[in-house]
Amino acid sequence: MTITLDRHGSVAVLTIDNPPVNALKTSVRAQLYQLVEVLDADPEISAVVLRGAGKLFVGGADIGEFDRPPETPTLPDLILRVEAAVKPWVAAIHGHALGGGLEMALGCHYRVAALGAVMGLPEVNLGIIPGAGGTQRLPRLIGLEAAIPVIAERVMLDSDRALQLGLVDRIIEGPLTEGAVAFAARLSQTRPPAGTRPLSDPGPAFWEAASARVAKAAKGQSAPLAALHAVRHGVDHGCEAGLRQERETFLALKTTQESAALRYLFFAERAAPRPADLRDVTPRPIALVGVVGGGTMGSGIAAAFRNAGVPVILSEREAPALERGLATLRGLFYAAARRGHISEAEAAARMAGVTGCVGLEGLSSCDLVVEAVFEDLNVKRKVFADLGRLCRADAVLATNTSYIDPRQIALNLPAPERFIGLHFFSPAHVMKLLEVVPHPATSSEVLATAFQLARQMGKVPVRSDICEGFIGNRMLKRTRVETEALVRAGTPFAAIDAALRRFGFAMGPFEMQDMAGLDIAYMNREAARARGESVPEGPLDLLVRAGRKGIKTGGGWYDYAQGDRTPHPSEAAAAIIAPLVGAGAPLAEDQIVDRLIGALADEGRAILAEGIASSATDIDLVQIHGYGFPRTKGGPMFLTDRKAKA
Ligand code: 3H9
Repeated sequence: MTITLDRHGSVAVLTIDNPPVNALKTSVRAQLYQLVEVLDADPEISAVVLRGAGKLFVGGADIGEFDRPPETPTLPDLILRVEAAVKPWVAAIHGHALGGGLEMALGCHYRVAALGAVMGLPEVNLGIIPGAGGTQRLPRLIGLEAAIPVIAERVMLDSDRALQLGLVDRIIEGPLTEGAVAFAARLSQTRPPAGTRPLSDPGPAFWEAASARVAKAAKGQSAPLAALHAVRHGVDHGCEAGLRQERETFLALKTTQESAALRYLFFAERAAPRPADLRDVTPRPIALVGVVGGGTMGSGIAAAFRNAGVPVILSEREAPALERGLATLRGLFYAAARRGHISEAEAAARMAGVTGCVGLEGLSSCDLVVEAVFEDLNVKRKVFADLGRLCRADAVLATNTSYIDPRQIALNLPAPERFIGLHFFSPAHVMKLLEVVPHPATSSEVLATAFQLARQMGKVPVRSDICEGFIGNRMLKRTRVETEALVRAGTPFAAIDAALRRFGFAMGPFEMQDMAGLDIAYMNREAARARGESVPEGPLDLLVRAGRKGIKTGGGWYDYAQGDRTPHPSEAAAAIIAPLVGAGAPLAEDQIVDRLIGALADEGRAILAEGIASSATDIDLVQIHGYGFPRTKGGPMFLTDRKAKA
């Protein structure tokens, strides 16, 4: 049984025990439904307390059931039944009450909460709207102004705010169950009327402002505006009609590709930090991290560790470079404080956890050292030769290289079982992707340590075997080849950018190149040519040779006004690349997208076949968290797989 019933005098305590998050799966709903009947008929019972076992009340409906048609009793039916119960029901909330969990609590006649409990309706993150009354009952309890951000803008309420708004009736400071039972025992035996207070329409200006705000926070997703629409429908037509409309919208959105993609990512992101083959491996404790190199990458990596509470030593070759690195780091923490993400005191505390050292000797006591120096094999080899000598034998040594073969870097490192690639993405304190690249000798303990650290830093770790560019940059290279081929064949580069932006990327590949600087790609192409690889002259080479290296030189593929990142069509660029632009018919927008996503998926399949990635899902996570692939599309592998099955 996933529900237990205990009697505390005349109060029945129902505990939902369905780990890990007490999701309201069919059998839980069925048992609860039956228990409402049983308790209503029990003359010994005066009130009911509903609680969750473990660390939370209820995390929501069971998302794993969403691929099937709804099974009875549905959650809306169960909540209506609780609402209509003869005895008063009290939800006792601790940890989280989310989605269907909060909706269940809203169906109860009273709510009490432990200090620090968090309540929210995060359904829109899954491409759906609350489907069990949340869009109707919450506004009727706490008002439209406070409810809309929770329903449509992902805002969570803590226990204090919930009390202030009237969402909970009391905060229980001591043990929750005892407090809830005492609260329930004092209730009059007749339940209060169901919470269906009428809402008055605040007028068109209110709705216009709310729509604008919700659309802005929606990040290209359709559910948030649908959620707002459901709220408004209930205001215009009453609660009952609102509940009907909400349910219809929920059921319709559940079957969209957008929701399927977002649910797929929900499970993929939770599974990624805990690979099955490492479940029984104990990671090494990491209490002090060294970062070698105080450039943009090194400082970002140092910030990522500090943000996760780990003390850091930053190492540079010379004092002025160290000062610059420390200043960059300080800048990152105080910028976070200025934006209101952390307090000034927290920024100071994060900086206080950073020490600097010139040379590598100061890193000898570190449990982990991450190298983030210039991408040059000899420089990196020397760093690891020195670290191998200076660091403890059990210290983990990691390289942040993006292209160099880690086997080459660790060639002369004694005990390479402690060596691993940790490929962060810039800015490293912001980007969620972490490619974890084991060396053939890396021990499973060191690998488990990398995944543990990723969890601690809130990263999405993906294991990549060794190949040029690992998973992400290898796929990026493939899109570069493909986009260049399209331009050569006559499709304007601006049309490619526009097509991918409309598909959902924040910017197109050519705008991205202008932002990153064309010279890096140019240098890579030149290096490949020097190695004897055949890299035909492309439009990018012509632009760089003409001095057009991107935004930093005032122009690349596009022109830019000083201090402004808005791309403008460039006659100069058009003239420079003209000799290499073909006269073929340009592709239409959907053809461009099909071609480029197809190429990504094709490269992904090759990466899988070679065993570089462990799963197609890992490839999608790389694209979503490292390369701006739109979440609503799930990733190139998900998308092409769905298309093939359609
Ligand atoms: C909904 O409620 C719809 C209703 O409006 C209408 C219905 C008619 N279902 O995150 P964690 C799994 S939609 C199934 O690492 P934490 C998760 O996959 C739902 N499984 O834990 C993972 O599995 P595994 C609205 C779920 O302690 C494990 O639980 N609710 C669900 O860091 C642990 O997850 C939400 O969107 C679920 N609802 O955080 C809330 N939730 O171990 C989504 C989690 O096999 N959940 N799992 O990898 C969360 O935000 C967090 O899980 C929570 C716990 C804060 C609850």
